[in-house]
Amino acid sequence: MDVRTLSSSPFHDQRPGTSGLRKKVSVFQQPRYLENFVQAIFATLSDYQGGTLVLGGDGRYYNREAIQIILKMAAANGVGRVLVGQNGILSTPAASCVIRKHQAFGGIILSASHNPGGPEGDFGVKYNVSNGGPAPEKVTEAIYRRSGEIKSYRILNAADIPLDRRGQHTMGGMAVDVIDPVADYAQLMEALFDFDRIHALFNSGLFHMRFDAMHAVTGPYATAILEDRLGALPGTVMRGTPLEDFGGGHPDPNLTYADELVAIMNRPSAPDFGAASDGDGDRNMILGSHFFVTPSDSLAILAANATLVPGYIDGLAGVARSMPTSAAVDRVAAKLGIPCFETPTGWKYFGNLMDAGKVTLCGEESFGTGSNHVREKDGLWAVLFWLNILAVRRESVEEIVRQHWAIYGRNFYSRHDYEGVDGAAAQKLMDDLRARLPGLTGERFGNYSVTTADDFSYTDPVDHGVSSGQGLRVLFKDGARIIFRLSGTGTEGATLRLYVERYARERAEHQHETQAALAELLAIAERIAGIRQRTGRDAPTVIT
Ligand code: G16
Repeated sequence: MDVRTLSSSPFHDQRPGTSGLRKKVSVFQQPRYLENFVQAIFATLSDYQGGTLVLGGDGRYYNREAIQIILKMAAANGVGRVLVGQNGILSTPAASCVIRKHQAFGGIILSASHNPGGPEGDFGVKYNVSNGGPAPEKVTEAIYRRSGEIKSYRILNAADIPLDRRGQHTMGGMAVDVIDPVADYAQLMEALFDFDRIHALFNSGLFHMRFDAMHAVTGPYATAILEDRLGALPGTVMRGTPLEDFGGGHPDPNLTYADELVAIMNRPSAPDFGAASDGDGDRNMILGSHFFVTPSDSLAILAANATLVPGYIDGLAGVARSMPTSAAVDRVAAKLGIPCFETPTGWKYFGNLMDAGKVTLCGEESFGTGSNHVREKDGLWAVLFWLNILAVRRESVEEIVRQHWAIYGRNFYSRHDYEGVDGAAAQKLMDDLRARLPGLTGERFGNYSVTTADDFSYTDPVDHGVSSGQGLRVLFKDGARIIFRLSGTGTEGATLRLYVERYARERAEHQHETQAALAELLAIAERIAGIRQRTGRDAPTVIT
């Protein structure tokens, strides 16, 4: 084995954010940049020698090159076997599934999720641990510390592995299996959902759907499962071929970036059901004919209907949501008599709760929903969950949502993003607001009085780790909230996120348009934080 130890020196910007290390492609292409971070991962791990590692990504630009580098570094660092997706493809939930099924010690997932790709776009590296979930904060912080001390990295001098065909290879002393990226995942989905019933729904000829894969990783999964296994019409999956630059699009399944699907769903003869997924397949957007389901409502509706689905027929142990996610699911949990946990933003916080058996379903406002079947959020899983509910209830998406509101009340909810704002200005806005928070309690703004104003801090109920500084909350009487947070996934300047929520019990109110229903709270947010003046922006970049 021709293992080389090459000298290096640290880059000091390798602290993983909300979900792994995300940077511009050009940053990752600098000599030693990727190598340093990967070596820092291996340096942080113990007892992995001879074990199995899962490797794959969302197929974005630089995916293939990065995979070859990581394979050679894995061989040089003593990994026994790598399972790598054919063509370097593995969706994030599929990677989680493969890690769990094959008892890998971990996985390296190459993705910048919903961020644009291509030579000018973003790239990312994330390490997942043996439960299949993102490494917890103590691990990512340890990786960051190692990256700051690095003096060399180890790499095997070897030929590239051909990734375009399935098969077994060796690289130095390490086995490399190029696997079907879809098979294990599809098998898991079949075990959770009533495929016969969904097949019958598609076969009825009365139900049509469109799935927008946004030229990202979910295309092959959605085509194999929806069209080939479940009998959806050919062409149901649109933009189904993964492209290195996502066809120039922004692979974020929301009303702004999935506009082609949104237009189809708003046509006079719209399909009954529409869905989209993101760059790495862990996010989902759910649409009915002329109807948008907020991610927060979607989570609540899945929880309320879980026992209609074979995989959840025995009920839920508990549910969890990130702090900025609306409290719609809390109301379902209260009715079911199960616990509901409120965690910081980031899927990594759900892992402990699921491993401890405290939570079955969880979700976030950022178009992420999942369950304990893997340890990542899962876009196609959410779509299949909805399909299973639709196949059993045989009602429209809108009817299901409106009935849900009639039972539980409606949580009006919206997120306003100010993307790419000046980092220092955004930080100052947050710092000044944090300083003002203690004085806000008890203050009255029009119809709203503040009950609590704080900087959210979370104590993990399982390992008792504390994560502080997780978002500024202004809570009002009757469940209304305004939350300010800086995104941990952007790569340019800062992204300020403003989350606004209000609860409406009365059915007559449920008809209102979301932004109109939240107008007074949005004005209060502006008054408290001075967003326009401080960011120099008149309006948000994206509203979801
Ligand atoms: C990641 C995390 C999510 C988080 C989202 C947005 O999603 O896994 O938990 O909600 O980022 O985070 P932020 O508000 O910090 O930008 P993904 O799909 O990008 O991996």
